[in-house]
Amino acid sequence: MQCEMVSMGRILLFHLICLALLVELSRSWANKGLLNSSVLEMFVDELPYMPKIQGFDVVNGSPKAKSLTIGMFEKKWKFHRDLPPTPVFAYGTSSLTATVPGPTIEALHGIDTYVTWQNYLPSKHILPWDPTIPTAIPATKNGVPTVVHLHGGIHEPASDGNANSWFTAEFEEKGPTWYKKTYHYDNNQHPGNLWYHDHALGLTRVNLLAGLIGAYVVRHPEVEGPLKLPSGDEFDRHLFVFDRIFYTDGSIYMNSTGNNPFIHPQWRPEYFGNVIIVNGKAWPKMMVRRRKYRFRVINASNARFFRFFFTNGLKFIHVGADSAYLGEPIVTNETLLAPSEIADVIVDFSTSKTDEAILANDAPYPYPSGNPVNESNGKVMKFIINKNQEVDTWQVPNKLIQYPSPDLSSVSQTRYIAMYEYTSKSGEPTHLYINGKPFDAPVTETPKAGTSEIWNVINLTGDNHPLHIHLGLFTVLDQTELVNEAEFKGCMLNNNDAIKCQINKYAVGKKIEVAAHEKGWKNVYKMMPGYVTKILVRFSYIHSNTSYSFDPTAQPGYLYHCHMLDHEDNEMIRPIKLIK
Ligand SMILES: *[C@@H]1O[C@H](CO)[C@@H](O)[C@H](O)[C@H]1NC(C)=O
Ligand SMILES: *[C@@H]1O[C@H](CO)[C@@H](O)[C@H](O)[C@H]1NC(C)=O
Ligand SMILES: *[C@@H]1O[C@H](CO)[C@@H](O)[C@H](O)[C@H]1NC(C)=O
Ligand SMILES: *[C@@H]1O[C@H](CO)[C@@H](O)[C@H](O)[C@H]1NC(C)=O
Ligand SMILES: *[C@@H]1O[C@H](CO)[C@@H](O)[C@H](O)[C@H]1NC(C)=O
Ligand SMILES: *[C@@H]1O[C@H](CO)[C@@H](O)[C@H](O)[C@H]1NC(C)=O
Ligand SMILES: CC(=O)N[C@H]1CO[C@H](CO)[C@@H](O)[C@@H]1O
Ligand SMILES: [Cu+2]
Repeated sequence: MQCEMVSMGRILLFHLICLALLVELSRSWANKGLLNSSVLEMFVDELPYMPKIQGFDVVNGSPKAKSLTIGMFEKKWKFHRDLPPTPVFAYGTSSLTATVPGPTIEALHGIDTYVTWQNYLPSKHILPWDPTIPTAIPATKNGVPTVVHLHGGIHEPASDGNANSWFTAEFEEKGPTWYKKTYHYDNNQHPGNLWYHDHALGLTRVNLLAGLIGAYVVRHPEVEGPLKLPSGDEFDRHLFVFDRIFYTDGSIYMNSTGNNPFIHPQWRPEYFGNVIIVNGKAWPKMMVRRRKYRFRVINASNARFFRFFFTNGLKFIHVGADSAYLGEPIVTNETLLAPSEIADVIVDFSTSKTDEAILANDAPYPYPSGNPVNESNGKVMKFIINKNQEVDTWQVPNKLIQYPSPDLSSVSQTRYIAMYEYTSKSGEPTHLYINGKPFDAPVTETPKAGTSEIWNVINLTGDNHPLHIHLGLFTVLDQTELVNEAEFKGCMLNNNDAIKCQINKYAVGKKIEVAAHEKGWKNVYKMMPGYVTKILVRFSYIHSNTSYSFDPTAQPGYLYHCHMLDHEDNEMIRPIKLIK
């Protein structure tokens, strides 16, 4: 579905053309029909290994910088044994080897990885996008704009994948803050889990839905090796989890009628699928031995939260959250993951009382007050456990990696960050803003490099928004409920000023303890509706006191946003510009 873009003066005409097209398309789609996910037999495909790409060279035994070229291709991908091949957008070194998710890039701490991200996408998108939200639109109307963000990465602004640094095939057209073809990831950060994904203005939700995601790991053998955690290809696995809906012909479905079609013909506030996909296969299975395994679980859904648990009572031993190790392992029986959050867990199958374990999900959607899950979206994958006991050489030590606790004395600034959702007369969401400001309003968050800041994030909407900050990691200090929230919200809607609206008078309700496994340094955290979440954001490395190895104050700066992609695309996103 492509709606022709016309000048603002003709916006009404544009809407009419679009609606006519939509009616036409919905007719053809009705014929095509949606797939009832119950027809797909669960646990028939093996959990795929994504290709691995080493982000460094080894010359005479020592690691050296490496330059990679990774393309984005349109190709077909089979999401299930019984589904026809589906058009997707995939990352890879060639069209033939491109996968969904893309290859896992393995970088080494302190060794530079250079990546030239090449756009080989066709002129038209495979999914409906909406030109009435702020969107990257090439002047020639040709080509799908893309730009890659390395989530959790600590690197220069020009390589950060700013939403306005997009480019089309062969770099033919470029966004206003495009700086360079080859991105530089210096990997001087702490070891841990990152992922790369598209971040083009207004297209993030559709570009990710089409398949533009992949994992990236920063390894630091001297620091991680002594932990003796499960490692190597067999025992250290990524689980990239997301949900999709399909047509009966196997293609990916996205409702192309907006919830407010006269305002936004296509945009909808949340995408939910009824098929749960892990590493590119619907409800896969994995054979495991009676040993410990490490799983780096990345939630790459647009909007679905997952609360994972094992049907046979197996536990999660958390060793990291998002990109950073925890100080000590934390054992839980379930784990709630918001979009784009990463759980880094050890599962010890030697303790299993059964020979099978289903990884399940019981998070309502939208989270926390939406629909309950059912038989299809309540299951994720199956582990088939070898009957034979064996000696396990992997360990989970009592202490992992200690990073300094948040240092309140280094706080240079306290900010109030309010999340707003706006609705049409019929009560349907039209757009979301942070601090009442659109994305292109002048930057207001200008932290000083090397300092920390306190952000009080005030969620004035009914949804749980996973907040993601580029560059800075943060720890959650406190979550306090707002009392008389309607009164406070009324004041905020008029004044947009938390101090003037006497936030301290309202932020006095009940407190929610942060789960032990989420008390470390995070890249994303769930902002509870009706709560003020107080976070300390660190604009420096967490593993050392040296200053950043690049100029963090350079153009085009960084971003922070809600990681529900449908929200991020409709303006729940703001710039950050560091100052010296
Ligand atoms: C899908 O099929 C199952 C089993 O036949 C049925 O119970 C369910 O209601 C169907 N779902 C939809 C949305 O039609
Ligand atoms: C698509 O969205 C429209 C508008 O909200 C709704 O009427 C329709 O039922 C949706 N289609 C499907 C298949 O859910
Ligand atoms: C996990 O443990 C908590 C607290 O003991 C309990 O309330 C919850 O029901 C358990 N969840 C599962 C899936 O067993
Ligand atoms: C994945 O992340 C999305 C959006 O960030 C969130 O809505 C969803 O619940 C998360 N799902 C899981 C399984 O964590
Ligand atoms: C589960 O719910 C989804 C979404 O409403 C629906 O499409 C699917 O058919 C349901 N599955 C079963 C087994 O009822
Ligand atoms: C950085 O400096 C602070 C204050 O001097 C100290 O407490 C902290 O341990 C240092 N951090 C690292 C990683 O060396
Ligand atoms: C202040 C405010 O808008 N609070 C909202 C928080 O979220 C709940 C739903 O979980 C809404 O009912 C409140 O209005
Ligand atoms: Cu959101």
